Amino acid sequence: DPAAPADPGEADEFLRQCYVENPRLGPVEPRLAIVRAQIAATGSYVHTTEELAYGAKLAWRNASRCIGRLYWRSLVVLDRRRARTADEIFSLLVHHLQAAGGGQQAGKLRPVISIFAAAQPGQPYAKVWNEQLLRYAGYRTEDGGVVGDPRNADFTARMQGFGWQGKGDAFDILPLAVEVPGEPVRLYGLPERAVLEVPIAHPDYGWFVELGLRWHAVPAISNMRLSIGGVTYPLAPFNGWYLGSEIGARNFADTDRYDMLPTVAARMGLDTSRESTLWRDRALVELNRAVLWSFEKAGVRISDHHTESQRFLTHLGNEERAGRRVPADWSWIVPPISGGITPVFHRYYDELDLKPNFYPLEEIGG
Ligand code: HEM
Ligand code: NRG
Repeated sequence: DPAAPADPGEADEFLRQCYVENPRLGPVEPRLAIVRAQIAATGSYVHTTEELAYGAKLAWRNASRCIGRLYWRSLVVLDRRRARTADEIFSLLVHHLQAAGGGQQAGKLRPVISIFAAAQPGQPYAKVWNEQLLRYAGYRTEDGGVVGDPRNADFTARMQGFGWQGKGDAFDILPLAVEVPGEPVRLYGLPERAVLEVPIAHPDYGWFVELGLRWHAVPAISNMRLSIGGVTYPLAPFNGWYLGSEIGARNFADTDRYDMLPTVAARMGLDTSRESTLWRDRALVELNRAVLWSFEKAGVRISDHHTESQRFLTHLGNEERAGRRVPADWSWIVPPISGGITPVFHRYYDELDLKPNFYPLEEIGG
């Protein structure tokens, strides 16, 4: 429950870890006394800028589903705890996308998190209803199909219910739905300068562009709460960059997403009459080549699953040398394509729930 009082035990544990790992912050004992008193008086406490920044980095370091954690120290933390109005929050979200390098003509993406106000015991808090800052609309058609991303069909229908009208194309950026306490939700269209997209073409197949595929440069998750030392930040959107397979092997390939394998296979002239021709696998590889090649050509940072798997093993080595365990979830870490030829496949991981961490925010749009 994001609105529950801060647990003094969790606060204690986090502060000790934070001050042990950052000796320049000085001794923790005086800080512990202050925090205990704050919790007793108010049910919560206020993180210093440094505690907030390091707490966010630890949350990333502890995110057991994330293969990108080698870079956890480099997270850029934007302290947005003072923002209150929906207009303010929206403009800071636009700023976030630009700071991440996702504005037009950019592409040198860097990991960024914007941390908005902490939940106060028993109080309502600001919310962004979107699961990511950038998502494509999915429009249900009369024949029971969807134009666009079927994953976002419910959300799209709700936005239409509030009067939003999309173009009706397969890649329409959804508006941001921002709700602050005591006010009805407000919808904001993202300005072009905040949205970098990459048209997908293929290094060998000229016809690939005709498929009309594109994807946004920045994955920016906005539906997880950040939990640091017993304090919950219900609005703390973060981004890194894409692993190509997230787009090529899931968003474009899943049958309940853009479902492109049959189309790609047909254009490649593959024999789709039997599974054993492996037409799905062959189309999948070319789709993934197209994604990586297109992002690279556009100068937008992206990783392939071999390179990022290797880096994750480097991270495991670094952490082991530092005497720390690395919580990891095998089923999320192993890429959805060519799993067994990446090194992350061939081992097991510690399954631990370490805090600080990110957790699903259940009552989105509630
Ligand atoms: C999940 C890669 C940065 C936190 C993931 C996943 C991938 C990934 C491939 C699995 C997603 C899926 O299967 O849908 C990367 C890469 C990054 C990066 C390449 C580049 C720097 C970050 C950052 C944070 C983060 C900056 C937070 C500060 C998470 C979390 C999940 C996750 C919490 C789990 C999401 C969920 O449960 O739905 N990451 N990530 N990652 N990542 Fe990262
Ligand atoms: N699979 C999702 C994104 C999930 C998070 N992935 C990242 N996170 N790379 C998709 O949109 O395809 N990140 O913070 O970089």
